[in-house]
Amino acid sequence: MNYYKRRIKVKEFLYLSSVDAFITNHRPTFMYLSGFTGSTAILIITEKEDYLIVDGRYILRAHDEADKKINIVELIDKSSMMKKALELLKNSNVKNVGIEKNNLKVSDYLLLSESFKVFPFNYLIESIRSVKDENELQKIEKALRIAEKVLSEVEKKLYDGVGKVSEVEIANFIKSRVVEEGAQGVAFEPIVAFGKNTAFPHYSPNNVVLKEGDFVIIDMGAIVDYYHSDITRSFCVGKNKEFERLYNVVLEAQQRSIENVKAGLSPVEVYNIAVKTFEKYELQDKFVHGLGHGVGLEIHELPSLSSGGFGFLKNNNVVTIEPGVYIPEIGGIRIEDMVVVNDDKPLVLTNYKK
Ligand SMILES: [Mn+2]
Repeated sequence: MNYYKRRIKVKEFLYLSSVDAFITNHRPTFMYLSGFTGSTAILIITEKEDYLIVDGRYILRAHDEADKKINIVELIDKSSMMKKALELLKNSNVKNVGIEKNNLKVSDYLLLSESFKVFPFNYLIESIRSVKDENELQKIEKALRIAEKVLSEVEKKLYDGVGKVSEVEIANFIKSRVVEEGAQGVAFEPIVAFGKNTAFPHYSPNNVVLKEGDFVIIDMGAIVDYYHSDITRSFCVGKNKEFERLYNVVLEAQQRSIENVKAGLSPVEVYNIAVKTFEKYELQDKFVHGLGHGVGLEIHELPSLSSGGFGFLKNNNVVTIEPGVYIPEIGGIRIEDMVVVNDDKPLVLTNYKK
C-alpha cells in the first residue's frame, strides 16, 4: 500500500489552500494515511515532514506498521498527546493548521486554536478515501465473501428453525461464525428481525422466536484487514402473499438503481431512481432511509446515496444499494448489495441470490 502517495494528495491540498499542516487523531484517517492500525495516535502532515505521535503501548507497532517516510514520535512524559503535537507544530514553524471538521473533538479544536489559525476541512480525507484501490477492493470482497458464507448458514438455520430459533441466537451465531471464518469481527451489531419487528429498519435483536410466514431481515457484515462488508437479505419461511408482493417491488427498485449507478451522477440522482420505482406502487412513504452508503475502513462513509447526498459518484467508489419498505404492524423488506462504481454499469460485488 502506498501511504506516501495518499499523503501527497493531502500535501497538495495544503499547498493549494495555503495551509501549513494537517493534523488528525481520527483512527480511520491516520490508518489510511500512515498504515498504523493502533487505536490512538496523532498524525501530522506538513509540506516536507510527517509525524506520527504514539504512546509507549504502540511504539513497536508504529515502527512496524507505519510508512517508513513518517517520523515516529514517542509520547514519553505524561502530558497530553495534543500538547505534544502543539510543541511539534511550533518547532516546525507552522502558523496555520487544517483539521477534519467532522472528526475532531471540540477540546482539541480549542487547544489548537490557542496557538494556530485553524482551517476546518470538510470531508477532505473522507472524499479521498471514498475511491478505493485494488488492494482495498480485495479486502472488501474478502469481507463480503465471509459475510455471504455465514449468511447462507443463517438462511439454512431459519428454514430449520421455525418455532425454535430466536433473533438473538441468530445474531450470536453470526458474531461467532464470521470470526471463525477469518474476519476480525462483525462490521456492526447484526440486525436480525422476525415478523413485525422487520418494520423497524435498524432493529436490535431480542428473544423473539421465528414463526411460520414471518418476514425476516438479516443485515450483517464482516471486517477483514479493517475493511468492512455489508449485506442484507429478506426472507420468509413459508407462504406470505404480502411478503412476495413487497419483495418484488423492493427488488425492482434495487435492480433499477444498480443498473443506473455510474460515475458522474450525483448521489441524489441515484437515490431518486429508487424513489421513482416506489412511487409506481405508492410505497414512496414507506422507504424511510437513504438508498445506500460508501463502505471501507468505516461501515458508513462517503458517498451517501440519500436525499442529503452531495458531490458526484466516482470510479471505484464502493457503495451499498439497499432500498427497503417498512409497514408498521406488518413488516419490512430490505435488499442490500455492494457495488463498485464504474463509467458504465457498476461491478456488483455481492453474489448472494435474491
Ligand atoms: Mn448498509
